[in-house]
Amino acid sequence: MLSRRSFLETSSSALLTSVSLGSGMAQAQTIQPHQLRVGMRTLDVSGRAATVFGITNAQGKQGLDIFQSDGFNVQVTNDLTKSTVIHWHGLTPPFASDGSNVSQAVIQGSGSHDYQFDLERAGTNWMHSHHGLQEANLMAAPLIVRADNERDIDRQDVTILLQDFSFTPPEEIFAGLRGGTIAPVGSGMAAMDMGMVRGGNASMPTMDHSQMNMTQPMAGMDHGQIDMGEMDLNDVTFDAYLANDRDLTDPEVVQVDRGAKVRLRIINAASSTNFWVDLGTLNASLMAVDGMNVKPVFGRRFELAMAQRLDIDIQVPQSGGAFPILAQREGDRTRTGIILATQGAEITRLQNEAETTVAPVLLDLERQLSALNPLAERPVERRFAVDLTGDMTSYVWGINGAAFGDHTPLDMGFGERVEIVLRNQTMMSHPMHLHGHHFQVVGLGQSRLRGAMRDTVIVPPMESVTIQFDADNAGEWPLHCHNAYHLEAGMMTTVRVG
Ligand SMILES: [Cu+2]
Repeated sequence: MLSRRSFLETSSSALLTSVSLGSGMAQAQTIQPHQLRVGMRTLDVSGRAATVFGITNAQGKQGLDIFQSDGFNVQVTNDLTKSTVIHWHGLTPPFASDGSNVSQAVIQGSGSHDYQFDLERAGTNWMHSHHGLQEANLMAAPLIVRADNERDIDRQDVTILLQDFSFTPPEEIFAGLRGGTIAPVGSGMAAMDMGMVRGGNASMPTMDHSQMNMTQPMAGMDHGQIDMGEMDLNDVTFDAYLANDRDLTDPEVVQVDRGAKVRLRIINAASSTNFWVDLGTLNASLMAVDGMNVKPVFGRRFELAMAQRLDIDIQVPQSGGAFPILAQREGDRTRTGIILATQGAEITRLQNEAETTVAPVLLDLERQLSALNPLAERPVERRFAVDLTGDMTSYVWGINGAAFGDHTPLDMGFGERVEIVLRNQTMMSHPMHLHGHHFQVVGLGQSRLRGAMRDTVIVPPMESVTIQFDADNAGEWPLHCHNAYHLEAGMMTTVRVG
């Protein structure tokens, strides 16, 4: 790899000859790596200029859209003066290419890093910074991997990247959450008057700390035992909720044909927001979650936790028209989205607020899911119970009572079938993400199921979710909450394979 690196740095040619990469693509071939540049962009958010990060490809678009058979062949160039590292969320690369702060050194400002590995499967994935709070300032983009047989499908694909955005820098938001007070304002923004930071203990009227920090097994702690009205939602209120960088004051309008088949690839790249996806009047089939196929689920509203993805197939009505695809923040009225429109359709302006609030994102969809390609049936060889712990008052979040750095890794042998019970001992939900593997959801509370294959699952307050996977990718893989502010507070451990 060192020789390749120095070769890349000295080469003036865009066409590179790969000789000995040792990553399963060893035969000599002429390849052109996809270029991704990490830098700053300016967005228009409700008429106001917002300076955010971007991960921009050679065509000037965000992220990547590639074919599985081409493999993952990417050069990331960091145009910032500060360091970064980009994680390929949903891919299962060799450990050194995972792009986390555990697996590789950061890419220094003006530096670059090359990635080359085979792609094991197609799917709707994404990429984001795994360094500090950069993801919360929109260092995130789609990573679509298409199967070769998708080249010829008569279908229009529409990718929708959902994000939350604040004009207040994420570091200030985090400091405010930690301090339990409203963060200091550097530039006099109106947003600060809206109760933006909801730190402190005001949101937990009845739970005391002895309940929150309990460590006994959660026997009988099945869904519905606690009043979900008491759970803690949305500890950050943002200035805008974006779909493909725009809110509903100026949404993206995607032209579609009457009667066309459309696949929506919806990615929740928000730092701290769970959504309900709402398809309005369209009849929809959910085909995959986290890029992994499920037995189709028919419906019009679907839960989408942080970091998760939904592949949803719809057919545009022959009568034509404009069809909003909306995502509404859980427990709230704020929403974002795009509009599918046939030629000449009249497009009605939508408000950023719906008329009614929606429920918290829990496990209602999860319960209906069943993997199309489940894990093979085999006995579990290693079991763990992992407590998700925290304290809203001091905004300390951890795993088994420890923040990352003080954590105890979960050790397992290579190839073992592993089961982990994730037990949430707090009053906030935690979307838990495992790197390097896909897992199957096999238990929700006390109920067993043969659920979806995923890389991220939400664990509601005082609830437990059981996952299984085959530890077939050697490395020390992050297992963490995907709420960017919980992760920053230390809600991460590692899974050591082999
Ligand atoms: Cu969390």
